[in-house]
Amino acid sequence: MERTLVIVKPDGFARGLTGEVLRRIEAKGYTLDTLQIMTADRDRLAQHYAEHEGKPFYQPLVDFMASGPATFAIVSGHRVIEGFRAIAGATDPTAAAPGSIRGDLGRDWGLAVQQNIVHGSDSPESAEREIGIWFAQR
Ligand code: DAT
Ligand code: MG
Repeated sequence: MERTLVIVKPDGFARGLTGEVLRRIEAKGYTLDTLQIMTADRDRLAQHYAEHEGKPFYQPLVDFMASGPATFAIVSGHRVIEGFRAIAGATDPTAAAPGSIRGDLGRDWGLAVQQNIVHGSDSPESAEREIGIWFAQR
């Protein structure tokens, strides 16, 4: 079964939106395999966001992701990677379609980093790589 890594980022966690995100995942028919609340460490964030190293938003992104607790989930289901990214909506929450997590619940707060509530892996290779970073035994 296909798997993806979902993160309810520190903004979503702090706003009490973890349950709402998980509700949408379950309502769509995907399975929650593993859940963990933790504050991400910078070593693993550097691995997770390696593709963005050197971009102007990289350091603010890592700082934001390390700023407080987040919920990490392994979610499974047929075509879950594509399906969760559709539920999540476009990266920029101001432009994300209403009906999506980011479109319904996110906005641009005028901060350096787009606080867009959720992360979802973008390919099977990314998903397995990211799951390996955050869930060493799985
Ligand atoms: P996504 O999370 O939709 O897969 P991404 O992988 O391109 O987007 O970027 C990872 C995160 O980095 C994204 O969720 C928010 C932040 N980000 C991306 N592009 C940005 C930009 N132009 N300015 C500020 N933050 C950005
Ligand atoms: Mg991405």
